[in-house]
Amino acid sequence: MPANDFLTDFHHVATIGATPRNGVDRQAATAEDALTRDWFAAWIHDAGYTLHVDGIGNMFGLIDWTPGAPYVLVGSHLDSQPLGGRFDGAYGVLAALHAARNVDQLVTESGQAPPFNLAVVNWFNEEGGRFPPSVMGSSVFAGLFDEDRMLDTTDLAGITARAALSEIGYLGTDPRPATVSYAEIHIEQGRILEREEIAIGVVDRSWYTQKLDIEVLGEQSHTGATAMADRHDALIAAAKIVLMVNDVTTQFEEESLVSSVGQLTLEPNSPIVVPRRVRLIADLRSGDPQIVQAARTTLLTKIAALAEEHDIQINVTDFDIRPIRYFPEDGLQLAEAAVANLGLSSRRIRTMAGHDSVAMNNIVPSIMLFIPSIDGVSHCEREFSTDSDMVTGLRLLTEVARQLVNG
Ligand code: HGY
Ligand code: MN
Ligand code: MN
Ligand code: MN
Repeated sequence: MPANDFLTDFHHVATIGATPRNGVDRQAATAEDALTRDWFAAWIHDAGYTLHVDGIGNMFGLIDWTPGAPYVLVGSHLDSQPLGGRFDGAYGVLAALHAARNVDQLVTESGQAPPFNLAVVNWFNEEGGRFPPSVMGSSVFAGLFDEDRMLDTTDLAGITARAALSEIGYLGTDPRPATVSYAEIHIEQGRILEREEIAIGVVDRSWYTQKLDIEVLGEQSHTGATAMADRHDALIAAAKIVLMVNDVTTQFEEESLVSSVGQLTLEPNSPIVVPRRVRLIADLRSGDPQIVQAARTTLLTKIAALAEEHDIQINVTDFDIRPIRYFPEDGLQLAEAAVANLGLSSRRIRTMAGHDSVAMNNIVPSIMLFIPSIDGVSHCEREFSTDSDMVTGLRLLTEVARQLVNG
């Protein structure tokens, strides 16, 4: 199984939407995302497989060995964060394409059609940077999110996901493949595997995630002519909230709660106007939902006091709440046995990032695998994993997919 054309493909896709410092910017349904979608479609066609695009832009490359049989899905996402890394998601899609083709060759050589067919998937908008919430396409597929509501989500320019997908020609109408199981390989995006010098992470659970959508309403006024005592500056209060979101983590055992404000928008955003409105999104995550709830209570109490102090209105809305999901034991053992057969080391690991596999695990037994991230950095241009770790992961995904299609 020539792995080098996998690496050739991977490093080619990394040039699509490439940014100056070795990252990529391919946000969902942008022109750059469209270019990777076109590349994915051409690869599927060239391999002689069938392309389906569903109503939320999820793309499926179908390999039909047994007419009418349901599919094992393998895949990930090609969309990225703004100024993101070239491995997050894309590695999993490229590995899935080549693992599927490897399995197809094994099936052809065996002359024996397996009980299940195989499909490679590129999920729409896993990153949620342009159209929150994240993990969108797979969550619609898994019935967790309503398709119409997700298509109506808008970016900061007010463009809907529906219009953006239609614009790039990927608002599909094809049926979704009946699915029996799902497997995904991904970079760890943390530093555990690297630190412990372990080749593969076998994901056994996710962690609780909750976001707070916070709107601060002050009053617009002239930054020169308005007396300080008369100002209702929304950004001053918002700045204090950003610090509160960080400081609340110190209320708990170290690293038991992580939080940041990743997005902040300002109106009217003019250098000589006291800001009228600030909207910020706080991302809270923990292995213990109680900790997130306690942090939320602390924040709401402090924010209420802040509104009083500054005589402004602050609205807080809960959104994008993701419970902890546990991956099935037999999938964990299948993956661990496959790792051992390859003579590799592995450990069970919690995923701190959201993934399509966490959504899919709601409807079918799913397997999620990690390869090491160098320095543990991700969602930034410095993100890096080695060619050899990527090829190791491809060999493992091939074996896992081969076992899954054989039931
Ligand atoms: O939601 C997440 O954590 C993922 O990175 N999109
Ligand atoms: Mn990802
Ligand atoms: Mn990501
Ligand atoms: Mn003026």
